[in-house]
Amino acid sequence: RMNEEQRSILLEASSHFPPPQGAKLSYEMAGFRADASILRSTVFRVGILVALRSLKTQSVIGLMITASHNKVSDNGVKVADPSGRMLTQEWEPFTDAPDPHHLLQLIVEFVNKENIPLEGTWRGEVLLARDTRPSGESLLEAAKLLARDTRPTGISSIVGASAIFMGVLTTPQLHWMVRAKNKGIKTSELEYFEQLSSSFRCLVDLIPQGSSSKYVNNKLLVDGANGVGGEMLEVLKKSLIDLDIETRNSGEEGVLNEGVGADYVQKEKVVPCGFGPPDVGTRCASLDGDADRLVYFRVLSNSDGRINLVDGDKMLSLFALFINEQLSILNEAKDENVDKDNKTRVGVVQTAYANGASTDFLKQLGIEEVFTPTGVKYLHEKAAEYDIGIYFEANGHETVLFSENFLCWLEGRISELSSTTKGYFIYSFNSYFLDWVKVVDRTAVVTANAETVVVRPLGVQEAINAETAKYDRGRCFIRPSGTEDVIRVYAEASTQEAAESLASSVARLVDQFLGFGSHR
Ligand code: G16
Repeated sequence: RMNEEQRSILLEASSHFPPPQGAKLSYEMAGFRADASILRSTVFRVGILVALRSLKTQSVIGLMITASHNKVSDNGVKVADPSGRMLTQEWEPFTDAPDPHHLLQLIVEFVNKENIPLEGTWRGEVLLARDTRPSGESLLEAAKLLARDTRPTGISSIVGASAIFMGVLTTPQLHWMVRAKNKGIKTSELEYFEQLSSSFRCLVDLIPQGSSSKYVNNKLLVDGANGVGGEMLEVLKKSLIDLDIETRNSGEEGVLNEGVGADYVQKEKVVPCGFGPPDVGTRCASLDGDADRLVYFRVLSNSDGRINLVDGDKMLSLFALFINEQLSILNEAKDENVDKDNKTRVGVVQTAYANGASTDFLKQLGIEEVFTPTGVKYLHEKAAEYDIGIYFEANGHETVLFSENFLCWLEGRISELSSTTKGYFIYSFNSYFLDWVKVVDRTAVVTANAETVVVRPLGVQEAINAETAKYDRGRCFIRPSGTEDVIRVYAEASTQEAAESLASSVARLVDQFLGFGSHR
């Protein structure tokens, strides 16, 4: 229970962080995100939340200050849960509380309801990091008010959690550190790089002698989005001796995410700044602002900067194919006596906004497939239900999860895995186009069935259906963005021109219903 002294300290501390007038900030698919100038109170409150979360779970938790692919003047928070996952959804509410008393009331109720041990020996620990945004530093201060060792007031006096700033990092680095710390492994940047480079070495060692030049093109150009990813890659590449990495847009010049980065490349399907005709024929990749997205591309010759994009859907298909093949090899080698009850459950998690051809391809492989709404937190949760859970968003958030049970089972069988390397083809994909419409209120659009059907405003879904029916192999969905004040439009059709035309007709429709009437 919270005592009187703790209550009054909390009231005092939160009175320094009034929520912004007239702006309602809510926890969206990727955390909180808005113009950096209105975020201090939210970050402070999330600081309290993660400290409580650390107490509740008796483990270390992470808080990342980033707005990922958004423009440089925005910022936000992402929470790394102890399991390495995002903040679980039931922990989302009370950052919206309008005043200190309201906030206190919610926290007291929450602490009681969740039975959070305020007096135990574990005082809580939060690892903090930020991306390269200039506003990150002051937001970090707002979060650190929870730290025992920074100021005598603030939430520290209630929970006594310690906050450790890990540095300017990528989001995946912070997730890795939280997980490592909870497992008792060292958590410095050095260990992170060492683990990545030695894992990469293991993969390269699987390639049979003499075939590497045939299958592995070791030159790679990487667009660092003018953010932290480019900076980190500069360090990492020194130990990736099998790859010849050239980093561009690593932040010395140029603005974060402006004409660069994975989001830009995937949505615009053109080269990022700093790439052009001399790069035709070379493998290129692009990271986003906090380096948790990755897409590949090739620059097309004589094309005004257009590219051949390898997005999450294409990568997913390659991963699924590879994993499926390795499992068949293991199954053939199964010892019936030992393994008869052991059936590995493989699941692929996508959003409805994935390319329809990738979905068909996975069906042909016979892999179980499920759909969730957009947002890593939804996909991750679903993927964790499988022995091998493969989840990719088309925009380049991608992870393959292996259950502990499966890893134990696999341990004795590693030598049976294939050591032959294949030149995988990229399956022929449908043409798609992404568009967006600025709207007065994005929450006016309500969807159902994993964002495939618009429930509100009435009439919109019927209008989309009528438009889509005009196109051969047409598919089209809309959803409110989780990170910007726009409605996203996804359209697919048999040709690129048709996909673009369907997307813009539907975008005009959305504009008529909800927008400013300015969509072309
Ligand atoms: C965040 C989420 C992603 C999601 C993306 C969509 O990405 O973490 O899971 O795909 O938002 O953004 P929007 O709704 O604006 O299209 P990030 O990289 O911005 O953190």
